[in-house]
Amino acid sequence: MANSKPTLGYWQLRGLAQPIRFLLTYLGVEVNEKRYSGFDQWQADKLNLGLAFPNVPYLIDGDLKLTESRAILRHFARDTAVYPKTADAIRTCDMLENVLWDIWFGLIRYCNSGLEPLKEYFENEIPKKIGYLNAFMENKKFILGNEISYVDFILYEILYHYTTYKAEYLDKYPALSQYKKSFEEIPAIAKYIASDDYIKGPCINPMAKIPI
Ligand SMILES: N[C@@H](CCC(=O)N[C@@H](CS)C(=O)NCC(=O)O)C(=O)O
Repeated sequence: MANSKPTLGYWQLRGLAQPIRFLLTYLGVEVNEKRYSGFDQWQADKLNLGLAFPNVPYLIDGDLKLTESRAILRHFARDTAVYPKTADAIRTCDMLENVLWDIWFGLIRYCNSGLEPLKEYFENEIPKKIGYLNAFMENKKFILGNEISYVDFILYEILYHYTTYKAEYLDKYPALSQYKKSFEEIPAIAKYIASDDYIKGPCINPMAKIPI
């Protein structure tokens, strides 16, 4: 019988696939990962997979062919306990998802290019946004309070990226530091982090000006 596990394609690094990997682990969903280790390897596949918008990460599950990291994350989250149930919770998740993307890409773009306007944004604007995020997370276990949601898997990965950039980056943000530590203690996550399958790094393209 053909292998019926979905295929998740991405680079051999954490990047945009890592929240999906954490979510799959948490939900106990098994996939085959195709981890590309070189540009040529990906180029050979890129236009031959039947993807409408060829990119990584991608998900292929029978006839389902999906790209866009957040679409893939939501696909796996939908109809599970990590998908918000009320209109209020959906709105909060939507807002946080967008805020988090700005915070994540403030770091990624700066590290990829090392260029001045991005550095200025990273040094002046990002700390304000992280300050708001820290205040938002005070006295909360997860983004929605006590219940974990799919957006938490994005938040954790961003905090991991920032502490890889600078180990003490979160020292000024106690709610976020505590959040990162607590997330790592979730049994399924702790088990995954200790496994051979887990990628410790790199977080982004190793050719970046500021590799993390
Ligand atoms: N908006 C897309 C961005 C995907 C993206 O930028 N992928 C990068 C790695 S993070 C890549 O190397 N894409 C391969 C390509 O463009 O051929 C998403 O969120 O999935």
